[in-house]
Amino acid sequence: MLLIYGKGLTGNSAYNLAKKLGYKVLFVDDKDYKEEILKDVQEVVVSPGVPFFNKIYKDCKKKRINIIGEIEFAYRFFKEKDIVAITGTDGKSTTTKLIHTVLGSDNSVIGGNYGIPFSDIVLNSENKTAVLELSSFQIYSIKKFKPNIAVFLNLSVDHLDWHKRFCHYKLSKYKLFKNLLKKDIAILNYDDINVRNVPTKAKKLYFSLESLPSPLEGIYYKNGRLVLNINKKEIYFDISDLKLEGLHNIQNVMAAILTAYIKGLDKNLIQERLKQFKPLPFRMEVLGEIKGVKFVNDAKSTTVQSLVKALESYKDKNVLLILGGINKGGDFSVINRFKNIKGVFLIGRDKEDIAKKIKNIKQIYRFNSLEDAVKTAFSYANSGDILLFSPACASFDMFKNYKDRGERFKKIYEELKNA
Ligand code: UMA
Repeated sequence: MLLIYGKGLTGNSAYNLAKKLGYKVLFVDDKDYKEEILKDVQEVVVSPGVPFFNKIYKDCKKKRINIIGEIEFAYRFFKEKDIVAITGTDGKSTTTKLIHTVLGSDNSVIGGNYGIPFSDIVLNSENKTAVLELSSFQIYSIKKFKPNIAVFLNLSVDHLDWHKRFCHYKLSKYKLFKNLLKKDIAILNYDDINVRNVPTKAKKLYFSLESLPSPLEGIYYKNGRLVLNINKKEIYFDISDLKLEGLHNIQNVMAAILTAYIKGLDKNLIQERLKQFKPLPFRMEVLGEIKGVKFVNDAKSTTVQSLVKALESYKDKNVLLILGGINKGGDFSVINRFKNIKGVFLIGRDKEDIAKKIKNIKQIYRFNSLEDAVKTAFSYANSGDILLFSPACASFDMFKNYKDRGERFKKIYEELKNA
């Protein structure tokens, strides 16, 4: 008997796959789980949201029942076995979509944490490369799962509610690189020391915002272009036409180019497909301009790190910054580093705590609604300014989720535009 634990997107998909494969399945979650039901269970498949300190892990250990995640389960039945896996703290979804776009939907299929469980891909038995966004929760419960190409974007403190300690989070991410063989490729951010030094047998290729020290191979950013340097060959990529904002997106693009190059795509095709890429909604999405003020929707930002990345993208512009919500433990004093912030417009449960950390900016305002915050920020803006919504907090105090708050921001922008 197989036990599937978790009744969300992942659990349902794993259930369908298991049923199709002829398994006898028990389907439970916290609400209906009791230790006794493990009596005839040989293996448990957990959903990513179920943390390692959940009772199911303890009970399986006690009863010596194998417990795996859905990624491991689906992998057993993925015949194609050609996998590009993308992990990191920030930028995973954008990079996953970039890689899928560049490889093309004739040859690749997208999934994982991106929103389509790996089991769905296996169920649809598509004979294509699986481009999988993987969270630390998903990687924690793998055993034999192995991609051919693994991309590691960056690493900073996140998800401590699940992992408890940074070290646990870091080791979960590192696990993705543990099963790689010499013939596999690890694509690593050279500028992030935790990423650069990930232990792995795979060949390492790097991306960097500065020239790479010889003899390292990979791709780097120089004078507005990207220089790919592999096998003593240099190839230049023009990125002036990209619809993506910010240096962090240049890093994401570099990871995508390296992946595509290794998969054998030629420069012109890579460049042409990159040009077609449309940014994902709510991630540094430029909505447009009203009276010369650029509205940027970064509603996906739930950490201080992603806020910092957004601010770094607009260092040379005046920024009106709207943020706040439920602080996930971020240190908001980093905002003091940015001298170009004209005003901070705070919303959400933790607005007072956040306000206390901001010392160098005089214009700090508090609001009970996003609408009031946006309208006031806009009234202080001049042509050429950036009105940035990058909450750096969880959204559940005021919104259903980050998509809901992103849609609300977009609606307010549209109302202002049509006013
Ligand atoms: N459950 C319990 N106990 C728990 C936690 C969950 O019983 O302690 C059960 C409940 O039945 C609940 C179900 O598990 O309904 C939910 O499972 P889940 O939290 O694993 O969520 P899924 O719907 O299966 O979605 C998951 C990912 N969610 C999480 O990792 C929290 C989705 O990522 C992912 O898109 C989906 O699988 C498909 O692979 C979302 C996410 O927020 C976008 N990810 C985090 C992030 O990006 O920061 C990691």
